Amino acid sequence: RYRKTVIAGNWKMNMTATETKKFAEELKKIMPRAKWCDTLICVPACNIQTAAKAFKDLRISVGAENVYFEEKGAYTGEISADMLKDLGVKYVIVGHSERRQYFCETDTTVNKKVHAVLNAGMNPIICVGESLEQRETGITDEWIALQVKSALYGVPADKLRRCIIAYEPIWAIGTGKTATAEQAGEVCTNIRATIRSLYGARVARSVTIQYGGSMNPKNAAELLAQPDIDGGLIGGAALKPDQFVDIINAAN
Ligand code: 3PY
Repeated sequence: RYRKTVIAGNWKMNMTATETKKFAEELKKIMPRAKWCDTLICVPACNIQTAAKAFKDLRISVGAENVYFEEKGAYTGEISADMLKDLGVKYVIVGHSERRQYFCETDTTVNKKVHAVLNAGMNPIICVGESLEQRETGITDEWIALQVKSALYGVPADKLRRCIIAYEPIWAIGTGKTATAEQAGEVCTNIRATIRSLYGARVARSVTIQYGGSMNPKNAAELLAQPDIDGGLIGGAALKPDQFVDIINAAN
């Protein structure tokens, strides 16, 4: 394989620090020594330190769910890439559809955040995805290509290896609906083709592309068997230790 399989949890606005410790204790009992994939969980910013400590001997990296793109200054309430990096964060989700929908995230701010994360030496997990309306109108491929190109604008090839693209069809997020493995695989193949057109075949082969959107223990194996799906960004199922482990095992 040319690229890493990456299984990532996205806790969204769930779990207190106390619950984070409890989750880690339960996970410790069942976590496999997963050599076949990198595993991480993106947690609310206020729980990063707790999670970093609790996940340490589980070999789970800690990720953040968002970042602000400015380096420092008068931006009350925001958190910089350096602040995350200093806490041991390795991955940062950028442009999740919930942030685009509820917090005015645009392709422009997503691109600025991608640069901020890369410049701080971390790995962005860049989320793209179409709405149900866009899918039904038949513009999914153009839309996703536009999102990928915008997000990666100005990113040099040597930094692209550190980027993960997560394909999350908006209509499959938190709805219990999943794209079929073929539907998801097809979009991920097109994402790789877009990267190839920008950076060439060698770089495109090395980029990890995840599927996200109601991935669960039942559908994970089939989704992960698609040639261009190299992992998952997992919502609800990442809040339950047994389900998260089932998905890690499905990646083997
Ligand atoms: C989901 O699985 O619902 C997600 O949005 C993961 O990011």
